[in-house]
Amino acid sequence: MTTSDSQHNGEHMQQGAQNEEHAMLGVKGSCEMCKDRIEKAAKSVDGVTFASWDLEKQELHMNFDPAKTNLEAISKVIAAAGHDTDKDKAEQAVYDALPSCCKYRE
Ligand SMILES: [Cu+2]
Repeated sequence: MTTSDSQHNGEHMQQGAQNEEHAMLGVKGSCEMCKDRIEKAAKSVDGVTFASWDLEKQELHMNFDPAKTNLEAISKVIAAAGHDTDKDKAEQAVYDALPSCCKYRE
């Protein structure tokens, strides 16, 4: 009698994502370790539900709840992890501490 209930649940989850915002931010990096670091930093921000960095395009795509955070706040967290963004520059000391494979500045 209740075999169709699981299908209905899927529709409800999609509706829940409607108040999320999709955003793109230019982020500098040079390898897969950077990808890990950048995505972890973005996801550590409360309200961010999705983050994916593209190495070739140097772009971070993300979904977040605009009631909890915003692009400016996320950008600052990524810069604090050592990666320059369109909005913020990483501090030299933080950049210097990155592994050599991650150096993206000339
Ligand atoms: Cu790297």
